[in-house]
Amino acid sequence: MSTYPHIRFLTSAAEPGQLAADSGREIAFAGRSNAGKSSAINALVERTALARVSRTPGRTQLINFFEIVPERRLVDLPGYGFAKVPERIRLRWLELMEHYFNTRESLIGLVLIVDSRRGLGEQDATMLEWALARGRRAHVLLTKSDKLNRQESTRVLKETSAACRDAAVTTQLFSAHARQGLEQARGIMDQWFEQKKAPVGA
Ligand SMILES: Nc1nc2c(ncn2[C@@H]2O[C@H](COP(=O)(O)OP(=O)(O)O)[C@@H](O)[C@H]2O)c(=O)[nH]1
Ligand SMILES: [Mg+2]
Repeated sequence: MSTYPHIRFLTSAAEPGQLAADSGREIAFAGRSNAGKSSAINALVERTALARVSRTPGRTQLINFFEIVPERRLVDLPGYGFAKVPERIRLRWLELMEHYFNTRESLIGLVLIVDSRRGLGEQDATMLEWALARGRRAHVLLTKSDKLNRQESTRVLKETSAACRDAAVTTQLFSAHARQGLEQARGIMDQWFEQKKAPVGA
């Protein structure tokens, strides 16, 4: 049974003028290309192909909006960190992301998808900073945890939590394939949707 039974694709934006109307609340998903963002979104909403799982990472430079119910959205942000992207495309990505994080009133939180085998990278940290800059929440999914043994997953969770603690960013292990951590992640998202908005600058 889906927690988001009515979720549907709303619109895609390649530039600021194409963003969905900025009302209500939305939670954005970000991560390095190939980190497992599309798989995580599909697992969380119990759809096999709402967000496409990519065979050619780094190609999509679109912000995709999905409506859960009117005025509540999940947003799939374009991936980053793909080495072969031309400078022109990278700059366009940067411009779009800066615009999005600087102006988006309805953005209440960021779910950051991090491959648990890589851990938190520099660009991931930048995404967290952008998200937190205006009092929004952030939560890290250390995904593909099925690829790690118990000891490795405990270590990466501990290290990431320590790195995020000061910023009040929460972290968890996650696996779309093994369906690990789904309830925990949904719990965080539901909590964000229900909570009063954090005061600006908090
Ligand atoms: N083992 C494992 N592989 C995963 C998991 N999630 C995604 N992948 C794989 O990682 C690759 C990239 O996944 P995708 O969801 O397209 O990543 P995106 O580029 O961040 O959207 C694909 O080959 C997926 O099958 C997971 O939880 N476990
Ligand atoms: Mg994807």
